[in-house]
Amino acid sequence: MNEKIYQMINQQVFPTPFCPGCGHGILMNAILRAIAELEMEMKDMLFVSGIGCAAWIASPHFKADTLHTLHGRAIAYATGAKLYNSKLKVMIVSGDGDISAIGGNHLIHAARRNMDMTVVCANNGIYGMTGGQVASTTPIGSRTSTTPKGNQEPPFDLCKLVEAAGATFVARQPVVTPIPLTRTLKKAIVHKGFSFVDVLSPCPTQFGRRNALRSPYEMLEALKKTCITVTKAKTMSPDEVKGKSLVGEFVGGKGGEE
Ligand SMILES: Cc1ncc(C[n+]2csc(CCOP(=O)(O)OP(=O)(O)O)c2C)c(N)n1
Ligand SMILES: [Mg+2]
Repeated sequence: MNEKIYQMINQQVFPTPFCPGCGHGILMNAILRAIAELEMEMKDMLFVSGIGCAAWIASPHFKADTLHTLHGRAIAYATGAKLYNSKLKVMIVSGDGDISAIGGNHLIHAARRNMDMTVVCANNGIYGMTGGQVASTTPIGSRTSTTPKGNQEPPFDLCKLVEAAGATFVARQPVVTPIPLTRTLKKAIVHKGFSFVDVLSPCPTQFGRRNALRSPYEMLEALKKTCITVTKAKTMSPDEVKGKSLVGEFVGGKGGEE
């Protein structure tokens, strides 16, 4: 399997530009593993991204056709490519800012149309690449470069957003549990219609250091503690669930399996 994955990457561009402790590298690995385990061929796939750290996951690291497009416009480019060649397996991998803020309209309308594509949102709750500005996914109270006293605005629950818009496969997984993440990505990839995976990915450089999570290890531990599966949440009181990130498959999957 590792040999197959090795053949799916552009070896000459490694190591990646990601900071130590960034979750985007774990996500990159999980995407490649999912494709390899599904025995899909890179030549049948197209990877589309916008702008941001996450937008570098597929381009230039994957040995495949990639479109590294304008900020917020990945889904629009992907829609055009899919309409031109419906046989392509189209996968968008980009950041929370890219997909849900500047690109939010493309996201909800692709979900509404149930476009046959997979959107993987590398959600670090911040604009990582441009200096750590507040995002539409930043938790209330979190400090960013533009909210030094703590964010006052409620974040989007991206899974609820795309579910309401019409997506037919919706899931969330953190990078700290790479096996369930890979399993969910496989389901999203084979799903016919609009599939969306909200992948919680820590950003120690821009988020952690401003929020008393000084090391990558502390960030990963904090993420582990915040995430609970849908199945577990059903056994907990509303007070206990408050402030946690629900993980699992919400639409089109099996629910909260780990
Ligand atoms: C039209 C436009 N507006 C703003 C920018 C600057 N910009 C580039 S990436 C980015 C945000 C990236 O955040 P995110 O998508 O969450 O990715 P991350 O770096 O966190 O992985 C911004 C604001 C741009 N490139 N183009
Ligand atoms: Mg981000």
